[in-house]
Amino acid sequence: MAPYIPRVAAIHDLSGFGRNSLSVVIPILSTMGSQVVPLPTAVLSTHTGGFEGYAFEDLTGFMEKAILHWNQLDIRFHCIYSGFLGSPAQVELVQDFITYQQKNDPLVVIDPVLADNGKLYATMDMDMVTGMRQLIGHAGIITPNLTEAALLLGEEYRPDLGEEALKSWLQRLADMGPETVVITSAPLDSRGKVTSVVAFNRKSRHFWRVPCVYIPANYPGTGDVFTSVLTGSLLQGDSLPVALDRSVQFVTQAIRASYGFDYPRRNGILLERVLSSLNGPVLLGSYEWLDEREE
Ligand code: PXL
Repeated sequence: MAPYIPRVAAIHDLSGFGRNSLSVVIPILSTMGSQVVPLPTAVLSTHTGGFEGYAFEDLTGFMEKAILHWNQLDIRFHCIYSGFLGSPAQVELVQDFITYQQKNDPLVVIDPVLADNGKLYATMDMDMVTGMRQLIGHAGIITPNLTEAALLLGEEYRPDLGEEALKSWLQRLADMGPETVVITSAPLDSRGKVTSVVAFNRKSRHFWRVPCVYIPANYPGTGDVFTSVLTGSLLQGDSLPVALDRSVQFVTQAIRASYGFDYPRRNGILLERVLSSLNGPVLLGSYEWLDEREE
């Protein structure tokens, strides 16, 4: 009998320099015991956060042929995990691929990579926002940051959003299709610069929150690291709050490992220094619940 190893179709770009997208998705999921089957959406010389003049090749035509080949081979995926897409045409391709794989009941994780800190990424526009709104309707779980959540909902980006408004945003995003919504970089009232990750599951109706330690540095690619650990953890059978806890702890640890070194932030976190900790014992203790529970 073949050993059970979850197989993940990882639909992201390959940005050569800068430690984001497939360059972090592959090592993280492999370390956590999943087989990664990459489907590059574009190849770049670097990511677009802080570099000028990068080379960019759109791979829509290649994606179409690769998906056709996988379908002919009848490859079964336990998880479909998409991130940065290069064009609205790719949204259609990913949607059709999810529909085709539906018979295998995959965990569909969509990270609607569009923007951060109130600003669209260089290659993104409102057509991509419209495409992502459509795509998340096919997801089991989505992981927008606060800026992406605002864009998906057509709301203004407000870094000081209160708890009740955040809960309403989570519910409204879940109404767009996904069973689970996770918002990263969410404000935590009354705790100064501390941010948090908040989550809602439409079936259980439970809300969760994991506070994040504030470190005064912004490294590109940390969203990709977060969602990759979350996906790996869920595929290992962890519950949602445990998977959230592990993801926040790993990103925090990676930033701490990097922050003391003096190098350009755009080079990304020092993933190589912390990757092996994904195989260490799981230490829980950060997650909180935001709803009233019965005893
Ligand atoms: O980490 C998100 C991301 C993915 N892919 C590319 C990016 C970014 C963020 O800047 O530029 C190409």
